[in-house]
Amino acid sequence: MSFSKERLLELYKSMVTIRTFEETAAELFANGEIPGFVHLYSGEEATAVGVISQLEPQDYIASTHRGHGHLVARGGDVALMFAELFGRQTGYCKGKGGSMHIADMSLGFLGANGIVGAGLPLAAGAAFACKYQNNNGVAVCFFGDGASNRATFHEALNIASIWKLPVIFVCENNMYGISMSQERHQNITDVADRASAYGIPGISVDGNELFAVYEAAEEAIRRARQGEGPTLMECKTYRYRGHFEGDATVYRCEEELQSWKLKDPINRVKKRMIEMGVFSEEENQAIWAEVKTIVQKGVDFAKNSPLPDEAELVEDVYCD
Ligand SMILES: Cc1ncc(C[n+]2csc(CCOP(=O)(O)OP(=O)(O)O)c2C)c(N)n1
Ligand SMILES: [Mg+2]
Repeated sequence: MSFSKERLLELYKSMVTIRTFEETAAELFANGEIPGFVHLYSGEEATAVGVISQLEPQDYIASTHRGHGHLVARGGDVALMFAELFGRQTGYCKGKGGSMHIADMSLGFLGANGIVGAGLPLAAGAAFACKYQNNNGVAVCFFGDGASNRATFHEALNIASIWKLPVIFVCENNMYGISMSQERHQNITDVADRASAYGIPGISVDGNELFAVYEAAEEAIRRARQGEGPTLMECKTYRYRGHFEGDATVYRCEEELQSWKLKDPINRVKKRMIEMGVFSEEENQAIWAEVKTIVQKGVDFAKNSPLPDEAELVEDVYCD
């Protein structure tokens, strides 16, 4: 791994944009301005950026119900994302999908998904398409520790393994499936151990350390592109907010949250960047301010956009 200053800045900015997007969405939701369910990604930024920043235009991403960070890392348009959260006509799904249905096919972003574990077979299918078309593409699938208990996880890993599909399975192990802690929902500590059942590599990394995620993803993507098959990559991380906005989080204690905040992925990478001379503390403030302006513009765009027309209700629902 060697990075130019521009590249490091790009990675950092991407993480800062995710955090700013999510914390802004939290405020708007609390003000009653966003309808429906919203699951936020704050605290998990290094995982999305460490993997997605290495993808090529022909690659695919299958996301989750906690998917904003994945699309921001892929270069999604924050204004269109906010418009979708606000249910506006200008949104990614013309305001008819909301947070859990945002997709952007122009970026190979196959969509957020309200069905836990549904992305795994979709990613296997997209990887099959890449292999069939011989276009050197790969598919990345994000999913949670909870999703690793679903049948779709096992089926997708099995088929991807026997067909040597170019797919990277990225488990975002944030230690909970809703209110259920990992130790209560599975009898293993490392989800990566499950890879051995399918004869593929399994690697567990600190998901709050950008460069650890980056390095593991680099190897997994290399393997996939060179026809060596899938990898199961587990990133240990933590979500700062509740499972969804409005969750009182009575199942976890403040000490646990604070202990993870000491391992904050953005602070850690910021410290490294300052040490490496990429930017100064002052320049860091300027990055946050610049990102805040972009995000605020996105919110303004969304708020000034019209609601969908009633006549559009069943448009784009079925294929012709
Ligand atoms: C098939 C299915 N079962 C149950 C649910 C309800 N549900 C929504 S999120 C969630 C937990 C997911 O946990 P995890 O996979 O660890 O992802 P995280 O929310 O921690 O990112 C559950 C059970 C669902 N949406 N889909
Ligand atoms: Mg989880």
